[in-house]
Amino acid sequence: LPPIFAQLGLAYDDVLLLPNETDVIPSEVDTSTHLTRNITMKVPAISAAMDTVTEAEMAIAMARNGGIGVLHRNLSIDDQAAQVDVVKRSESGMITDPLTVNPDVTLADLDKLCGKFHISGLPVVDHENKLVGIITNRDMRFIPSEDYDHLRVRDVMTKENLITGPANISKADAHDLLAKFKIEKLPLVDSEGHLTGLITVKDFVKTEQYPDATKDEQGRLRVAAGIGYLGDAWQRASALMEAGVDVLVVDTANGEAKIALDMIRRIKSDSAFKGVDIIGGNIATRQGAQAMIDAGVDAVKVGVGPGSICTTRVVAGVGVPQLTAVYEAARACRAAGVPCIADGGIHYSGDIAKALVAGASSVMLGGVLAGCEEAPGEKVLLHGKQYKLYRGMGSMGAMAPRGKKSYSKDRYFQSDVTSTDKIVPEGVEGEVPYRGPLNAVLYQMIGGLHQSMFYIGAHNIPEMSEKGRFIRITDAGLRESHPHDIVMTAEAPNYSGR
Ligand code: RVP
Repeated sequence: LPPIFAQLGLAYDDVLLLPNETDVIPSEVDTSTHLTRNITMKVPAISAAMDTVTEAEMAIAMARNGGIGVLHRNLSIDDQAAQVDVVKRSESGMITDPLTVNPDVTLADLDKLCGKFHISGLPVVDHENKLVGIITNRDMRFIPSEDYDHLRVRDVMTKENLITGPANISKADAHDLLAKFKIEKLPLVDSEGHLTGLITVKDFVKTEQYPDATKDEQGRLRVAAGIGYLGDAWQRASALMEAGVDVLVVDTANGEAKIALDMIRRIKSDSAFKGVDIIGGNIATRQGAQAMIDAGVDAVKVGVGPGSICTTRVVAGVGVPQLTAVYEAARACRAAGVPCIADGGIHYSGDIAKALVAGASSVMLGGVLAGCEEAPGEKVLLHGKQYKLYRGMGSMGAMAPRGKKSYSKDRYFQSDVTSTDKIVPEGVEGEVPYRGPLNAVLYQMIGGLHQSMFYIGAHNIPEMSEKGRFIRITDAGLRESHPHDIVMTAEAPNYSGR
């Protein structure tokens, strides 16, 4: 027999980081990192492409707080593209292609449009895109909703003395105009009166409120989205790109599948996708990472089986304990200058630090974020405590949703299976405790990372893998690491037993 036993694989719980001499102050560390070759972010965290974790609301919250969200793909192409649109329009320095409304639209339809995009007013343009007015909630405030069906935008919009700015207005001048006329929206027009953009006061406030936000060159929040490799994947990728997606994630449970690598190569060689970065995954070995790099990805995502809802390692007996997987993949990634994302298996903030020391540039979180307010789904009450649904994308619930089509069965290479009882799930469904708003959860996770950086003496993320060293521990060491010999009587914001 050939030698078939590889080295020992280690999980996050198998190691601790050694403390070092340090001059680092936790609140002053720099956590900026590369998400992909071309995109940086201030916080090394990504929300998972899962239908109980990332839709537009989560993606907006992640980007505002310095990370990024990957919109899941268990949605029709149109619905997923619409979610990209919602994120891209949620906040922007200057909206170059603002939503507009025609003067003949009823107030009822206008109301629906504003509700869908969470906006409070729109520029009104004629069929030549010339600005004829603006309608905001100030114009609608005293109109009874019974009248919404027969009143039209033209009847109530503000059309006299419209305040507008020139197409190439500076941010400072726009701010001055908004302040001087006490208005919330400033339409920008060219010399013939065509609408060329829109600046809103909300965006100035948001910029001050979220200084770390992950934004594109136009000041819009960045967003990523998952795609597959089969059938409609190409169409999906094109629709997402048209909606303004920043990053496409070729999202599979086995990135070494030839068909997934072919998809990556195809996208990377098509000039239509030039402005979009591609993340490929998942792999768990150095050779897997190299295959992704050779196919041309802009970041490699690592993780086969570490996810908290994942059963691949027991169903298929396949996987690599995550710390070793990240370390091995990162060796190939470093040599090629391609960032590496540690996906799955992160439960405590200390695990993030371990992943970064092992060579990851950022981490992807599922279970940690599924209990947040911004994750899709309602809270449920169980034994007097609030919970939210969390399920694997390879679970029965995601691959055979009742009364709905599953768009993500191909993540587990089972798109050809038509009958529900022939699906072989690789994930489970359950509930995680409700954890409140994302910013508080992320604050604790990244706050923990700041503390790690202080202990190991790293001022920034690159210094983590230079200075960080692991010590392997035993079961007794792990027991000693967790609270012991105490009945906990108060909940800590950053600690819960497994
Ligand atoms: P965790 O953060 O440990 O909850 O893991 C989340 C990751 O698990 C996802 O980003 C994805 O890579 C993986 N996943 C998602 N669904 C499944 C499954 O059903 N097996 N696994």
